[in-house]
Amino acid sequence: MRPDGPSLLLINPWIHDFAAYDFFAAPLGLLSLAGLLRDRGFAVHLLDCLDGPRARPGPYGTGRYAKEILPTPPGLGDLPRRYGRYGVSPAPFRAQLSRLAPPDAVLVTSLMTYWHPGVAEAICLVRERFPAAPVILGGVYATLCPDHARRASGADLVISGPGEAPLLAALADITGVSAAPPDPEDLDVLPYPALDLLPRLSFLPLLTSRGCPFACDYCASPLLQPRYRRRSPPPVVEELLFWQRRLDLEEVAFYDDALLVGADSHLFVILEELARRGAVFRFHTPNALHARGLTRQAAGLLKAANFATVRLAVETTAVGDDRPDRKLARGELEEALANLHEAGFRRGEVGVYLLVGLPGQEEAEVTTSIRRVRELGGRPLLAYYSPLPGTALWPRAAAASRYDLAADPLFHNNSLMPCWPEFSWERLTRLQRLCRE
Ligand code: B12
Ligand code: SF4
Repeated sequence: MRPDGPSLLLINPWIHDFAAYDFFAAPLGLLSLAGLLRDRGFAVHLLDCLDGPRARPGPYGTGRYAKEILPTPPGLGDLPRRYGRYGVSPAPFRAQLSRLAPPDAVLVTSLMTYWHPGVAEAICLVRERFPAAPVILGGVYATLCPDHARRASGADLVISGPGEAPLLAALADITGVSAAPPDPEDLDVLPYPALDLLPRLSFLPLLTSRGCPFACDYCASPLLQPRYRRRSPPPVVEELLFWQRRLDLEEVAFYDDALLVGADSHLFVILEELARRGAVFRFHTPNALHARGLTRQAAGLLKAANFATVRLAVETTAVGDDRPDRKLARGELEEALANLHEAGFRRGEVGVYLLVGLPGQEEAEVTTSIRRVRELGGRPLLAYYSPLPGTALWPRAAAASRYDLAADPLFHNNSLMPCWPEFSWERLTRLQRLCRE
């Protein structure tokens, strides 16, 4: 390690939105790159615009972000909700910047496409302070909306897709320091994500694979990580134990897209090895598990390993050709919930995500799904659909929307229910009430 190499300032930008809740959120893509850059001799410093105490703390370190009200952007004014900036105030952010020496480059990450104003604001403040430092933007927004990002973010360079190799190449141009990129086929060669850089971390975000072997019509996973690859279990175990020793944290949130695929040779091996080593963790699956993988054995192992937040990605209980995915066949949800309950998860404890607001989706289909999940003892949780360019569903989404989706990623905001022309708050409240009844 040569921490005296070129200096890089990494930024996790603000969220600008109508609503935002920290549900095991961490900028894992940026932290992974930070780990790699540090390993290759760069000196990295991170500023997190989402730092600071949560306005309303929830369980396991989750909670509502602090919010400052902002004017609602033009075109979104029909939503009776207050728009705002989530995270720290610009003044302390400026103060933090003012204490730093000029970096050789600034690296900014991005997540939801419709959070782009927060990205542009962070870049604008960085430029005020370091006008000569080149700014490189990557992440989900940069990957899914690269043209918009080039036009609107203020970055000098926008990198789409997995950042490892292109970022090292760009930094070689900027700093004259060349570093070998990791083998993209072998996730085990990647250094650990630099979790120690985050000023506030209440859980360990964990990725044991990249990409997804499925291709659901509404999902951008195949665009973000085009190939499905897994790490081998031993380095995953070592990473968890390393960060637990260093950061003294017990909570772990899996970010994998398809954690239960091939679990016999992957997740279960990881959990068994952790148990053998006497490790104590509490696991959370905010990004959800597939019902298909929840056999009796799997449910028992999750319970024994101390999985506390279990969410299932079900989207709709309809089975057959109408589904926008191939994730669920007849009987699989029933079996998964029965197995989880038998393993000791209480009725109402397992959250079941139902996707709402798909183009052409009938309200009746959602109510049927909610009722079915409740009958089975699951807790229905509505996940509002966000249309994403490049996905199979995008053309139908754009045709169904009352917004010009292609004109501005702001219209991808799931709070707008952009693809439900007949959207109303009464309708949504009705559905939410049905979930809670
Ligand atoms: C984990 C995850 C979550 C987690 C936490 C996310 C977080 N960090 O805060 C949870 C479960 C909380 C979550 C929630 C939601 N999510 Co989510 N989530 C993901 C997921 C599966 C992985 C993101 C991740 O961390 N990947 C791991 C890292 C290693 O990859 P990465 O971030 O892409 O980083 C790589 C590159 O992007 C790049 N890179 C990243 N930063 C930088 C910076 C530079 C300078 C460079 C050069 C490169 C670069 O290099 C990195 C390494 O290769 C993605 C889908 C996916 N497969 O990516 C969806 C995804 C981002 N989520 C999505 C959605 C819709 C949501 C929800 C709205 C779901 C809902 N309906 O409720 C909520 C909203 C969250 C909120 N706070 O309001 C959408 C995006 C929608 C959009 N319009 O942009 C995605 C794409 C899934 C999809 N539907 O296709 N999510
Ligand atoms: S929705 Fe889930 S299963 Fe489908 S492609 Fe996306 S990550 Fe994979």
